[in-house]
Amino acid sequence: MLKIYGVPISVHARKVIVVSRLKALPYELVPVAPVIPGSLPPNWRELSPTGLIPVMQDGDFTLADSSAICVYLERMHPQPSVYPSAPRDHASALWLEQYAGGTLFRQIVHPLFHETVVNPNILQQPTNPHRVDEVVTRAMPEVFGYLDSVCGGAHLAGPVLSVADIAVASNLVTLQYLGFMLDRSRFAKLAGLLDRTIRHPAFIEALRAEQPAVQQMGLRGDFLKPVLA
Ligand SMILES: N[C@@H](CCC(=O)N[C@@H](CS)C(=O)NCC(=O)O)C(=O)O
Repeated sequence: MLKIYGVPISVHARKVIVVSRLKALPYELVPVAPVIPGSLPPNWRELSPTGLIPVMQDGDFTLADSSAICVYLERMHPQPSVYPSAPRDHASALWLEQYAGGTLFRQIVHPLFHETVVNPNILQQPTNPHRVDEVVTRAMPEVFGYLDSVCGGAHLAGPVLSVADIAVASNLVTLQYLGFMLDRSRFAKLAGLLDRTIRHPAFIEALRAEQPAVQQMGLRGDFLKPVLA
C-alpha cells in the first residue's frame, strides 16, 4: 500500500490524497507536520531532503514532491487520468499546477498560514498584521485576478478535471480554513471552479476525512457544510 507522509490540511498533501482517491488507490497517511518538530520520524531528512511534506513511499521507492508524486501515480495508474492528453491542455495543466504550488501557495497561503496559525499557536509569536494586510491587499487581488481570468470553461485545462484544478482548489480550501474567504462576486469564475472541483467525489471524501483535524486545530470548516452535508 502507498504511504503518504504529511497532514491532510496541507495544500500539497491534499493534492496527492485527492489524486490517490480519484484513482482509487489505497494509502496509509503517516502524520508528519514539519512545523511541529516532534512529529518528524527519525529518518525524516532521508525521506524528505527539503524537509517539506508530502512524501510518498511505494515499496522501496520514495518521492518528496507533490508534483512528482502525481506524475508517478498517473504513470502507474493511468485511469482516470488527471493530466489532459492534448498538448496545449497538458502544458496548461502543468503550468497552472506550478502556479498554484509556486505563486498562489508561496505568496498567499504559506504566509497567511504562518502568520495566523504557526506564529501564534506554535511559535508563541504575535501575528504580523502588516504582513497579513500586504498579502490580502496586494498579492490576493493579483493572483486571484489571474486565476479568474484563466477560468474559461468547466475546468482549468482541458475538458475534464485535472491536477491543475485540484492544485488550485486545494490552496483555496486551506486559505478558507484560515478564515480568508474568496470574494465570490469579484472572482466569480474562480469561485465556480472551486465549487465544481471540491464537489468531485474524490475531493469530497478527502475533505470529509480531514474534518477532525480541522476541528482539532480550531480552523474554519463551516464553509464546507453544504458540500459535506
Ligand atoms: N514543492 C513541494 C512543496 C511542499 C510544501 O511546501 N509543503 C508545505 C506544506 S503544504 C510544507 O511542508 N511546509 C512546511 C514548512 O514550510 O516548514 C511539493 O509540491 O511537494
